[in-house]
Amino acid sequence: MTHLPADEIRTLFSQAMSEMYRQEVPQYGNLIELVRDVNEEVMSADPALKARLEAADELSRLDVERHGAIRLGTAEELFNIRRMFATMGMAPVGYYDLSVAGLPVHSTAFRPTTTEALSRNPFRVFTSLIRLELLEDRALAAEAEEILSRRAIVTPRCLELIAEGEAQGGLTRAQAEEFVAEALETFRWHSDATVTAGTYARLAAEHRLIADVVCFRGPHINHLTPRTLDIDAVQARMPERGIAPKAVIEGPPRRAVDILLRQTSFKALEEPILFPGEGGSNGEEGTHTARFGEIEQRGVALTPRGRDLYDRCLAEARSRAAVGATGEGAEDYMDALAAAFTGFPDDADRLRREGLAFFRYRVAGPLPEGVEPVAEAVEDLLAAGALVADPQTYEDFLPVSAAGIFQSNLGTDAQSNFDETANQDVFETALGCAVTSETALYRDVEETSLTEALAALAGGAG
Ligand code: OOG
Ligand code: NI
Repeated sequence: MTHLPADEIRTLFSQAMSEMYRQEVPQYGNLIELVRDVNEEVMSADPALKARLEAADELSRLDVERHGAIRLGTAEELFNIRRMFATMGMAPVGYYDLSVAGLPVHSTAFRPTTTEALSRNPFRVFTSLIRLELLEDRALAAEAEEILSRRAIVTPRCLELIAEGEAQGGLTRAQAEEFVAEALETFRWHSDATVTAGTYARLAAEHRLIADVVCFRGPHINHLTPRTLDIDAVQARMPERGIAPKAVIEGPPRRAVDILLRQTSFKALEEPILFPGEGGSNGEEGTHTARFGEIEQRGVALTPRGRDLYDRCLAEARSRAAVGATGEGAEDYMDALAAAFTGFPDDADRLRREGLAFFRYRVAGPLPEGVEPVAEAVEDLLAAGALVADPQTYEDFLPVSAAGIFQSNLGTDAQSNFDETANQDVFETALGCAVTSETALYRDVEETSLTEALAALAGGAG
């Protein structure tokens, strides 16, 4: 039996998710159109950029979604979702502790881990697990746990296909198509809550995130995120299209050389839901806000040293200006952010030489005479045009930014900084494996690319 490559299963899945979400959330379709218009304007104003994207074969994929997000209720759910995503070539990378922002969740990102797989289809899913152990009201936590124990978020047929894929080492095309259709069911929106209005209200009073996870049949996809070539332009123009953006763009400020990840979203929509009545009586109507749209702009991945500097600059900005619940102070914050980052080198060569960012090396010319193809000669080889260092795109997420996206979509733009209570062990036990270190992935690409490029130069390449 020939198997459909996991990368192709991921593409089928991300397309199906995109279509489903556009139908479920028409506002998201409006955002996609705005992103496309802005991307086209940026490319016609900058033909060199367009040529670069075309050469890197990125033009045709510019419009495909880069990520989505879900929130899970139990260890078993996380375990099965890991198996589901593995079927699509996505592994858990990174651990994000969102208790730093007062949110009762911790998270990972399921994503492709190789350069080739990322370039075929970069789709990833930011996946959070609710932490009922952080709730002070133990009776309410027990009740939430009991409610969650009654649901099964993955269909029986999907579980069968996952198991078959695990046993056979892949799925045939027919199996993969059925798998994608079944997997989609897990992420569909259900407007009928599984609990009464009273229970919903008590859970929401504890934390709106808890109500969102506990009161529905499954982990509805809560947003999808396309890539934009100019996030500031999209943010500024959302209101023209009747879209209400969150107050500030998360992440680093606008720079000549983009670093890490900048992201912003439109506020979650208030949607009608129906609660079951007590004892089978007619249901009560209510509303729930969970679903939104987001955009992202990615830059170069930072080394631990670069990340440390990033975290310090960000903390400085946040200590100087804070955004309030209704977005007040947003401009001051963006100014403070720009000021705090003036000390962060903003040219690619300095980022590389100072060991602040990760690069990928390739051969671009012959070995110059009198230079040895060794790591110590990298600067000479670059200067002579024998080697080129391309920035590695950051493929992961940022906990402070993620918290800002969460907060805004829980109805407040207020920034908060809380004590951290990370517990990666508990998370990994639920997951059934360790998360991959994102830093190790970038470092491996850098080291391997350099070793191979030097070997090729030694062998007479270029
Ligand atoms: C996830 C929010 C975080 C991101 O891109 O950092 C996020 C959620 O609201 O479930 O999407
Ligand atoms: Ni997101």
